[in-house]
Amino acid sequence: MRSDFAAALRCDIFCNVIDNYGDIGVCWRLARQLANEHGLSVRLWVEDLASFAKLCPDADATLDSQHRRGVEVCAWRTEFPDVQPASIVIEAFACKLPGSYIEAMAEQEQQPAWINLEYLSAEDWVHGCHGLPSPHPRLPLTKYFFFPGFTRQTGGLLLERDLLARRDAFLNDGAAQEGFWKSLGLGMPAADILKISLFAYENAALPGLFDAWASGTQAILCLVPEGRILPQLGLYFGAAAPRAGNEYARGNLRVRVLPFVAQEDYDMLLWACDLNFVRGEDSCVRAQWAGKPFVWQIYPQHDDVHWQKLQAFLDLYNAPRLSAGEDARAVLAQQGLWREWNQEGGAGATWPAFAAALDELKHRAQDWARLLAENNLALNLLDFCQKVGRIRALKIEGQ
Ligand code: TRH
Repeated sequence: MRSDFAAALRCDIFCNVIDNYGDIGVCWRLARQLANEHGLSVRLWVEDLASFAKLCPDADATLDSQHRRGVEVCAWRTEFPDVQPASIVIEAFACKLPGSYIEAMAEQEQQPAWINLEYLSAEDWVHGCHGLPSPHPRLPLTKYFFFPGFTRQTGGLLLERDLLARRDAFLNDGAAQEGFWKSLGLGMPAADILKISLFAYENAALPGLFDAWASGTQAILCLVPEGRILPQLGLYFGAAAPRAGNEYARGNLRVRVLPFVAQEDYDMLLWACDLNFVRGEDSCVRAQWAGKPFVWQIYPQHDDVHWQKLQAFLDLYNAPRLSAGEDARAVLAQQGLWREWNQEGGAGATWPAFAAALDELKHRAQDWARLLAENNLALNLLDFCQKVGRIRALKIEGQ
């Protein structure tokens, strides 16, 4: 339901696509949520519309402006048009706003709520930085840092209002599941087949892991969305250029290459599988909402700072288990495979212990998703904009 006031409230989100799909993935998700769940009038400025079109296949990458799922998606070109700034301005991942737009923000009667939406991290320092102001050196404007995160001292995570209900409905609906597998060109896998989705960067650990799966006693169906891992998959199976629809088998392992689907449809793959390999930021969060065990390939950064990020997440994720004095075997099994996968090492050797811990890891994943759901980023963001006093009282849906 739109409140009359919120209908008048405008939000501009700026996204500069650095690499891959994570930046645009987060912005597109947030834009849709603000528009469709909170009734804001949202413009999403994207400088790489081709990447956007991968997530939203009905988009036209040549258009200056188009309306998709309730959001106006605009091409962000070097020559920036003379537009009136919105009341909420979100600069995603410290992308640099156009100079003319910043000047126009300063000329507004009421200063817009200017938010720098940061990358996700479970590290402790985020608590001290979330919400910090950064006054503009020259203009009467203040930008605020807004950090997504896993604890109450952060901005929380993006979660659509109906996501968990849709997930549960899917998991309780055999016909819906059958329809999903059919849409992939597959029959419903037998109950004793372990279904694994694998969305990954290039990873030298792949052949070892495939070997472990192929030679194991458990039948495995591995679903690989088109992307950066495909050349290695091709090498493993001796196939020239694997494409969506291709299928390969060795021993107890069957691999199917999937098309890269619209962002809304990717969730179903995560729900339908027993284990999900994910990467970067957004797919990692979606895997957590799926409530299934997952393996995270973190986005590699300079100076190996991503290792601290990975360890911080593992510590937070496992802390309640360990402090409850539970058997640490599942935790160790999880850490073993995550580390080897991320350092492109002997992931295959860690597989048997991980596989043995799958049931316990599933319970942990379900508890974790329930815990996280209490901290909703879109709600927190709107609340924050209201608190920093730049916009009039908002009727925030869901509060
Ligand atoms: O693409 P990524 O590797 O993005 C990364 C990270 O976000 C990283 O933090 C950032 O700094 C770097 O890019 C530049 O992984 P991520 O974040 O999971 O984004 C993938 C998006 O693609 C996500 O929104 C889910 C979506 N997706 C689909 O829409 N369809 C698909 O079939 C698949 C597999 C993914």
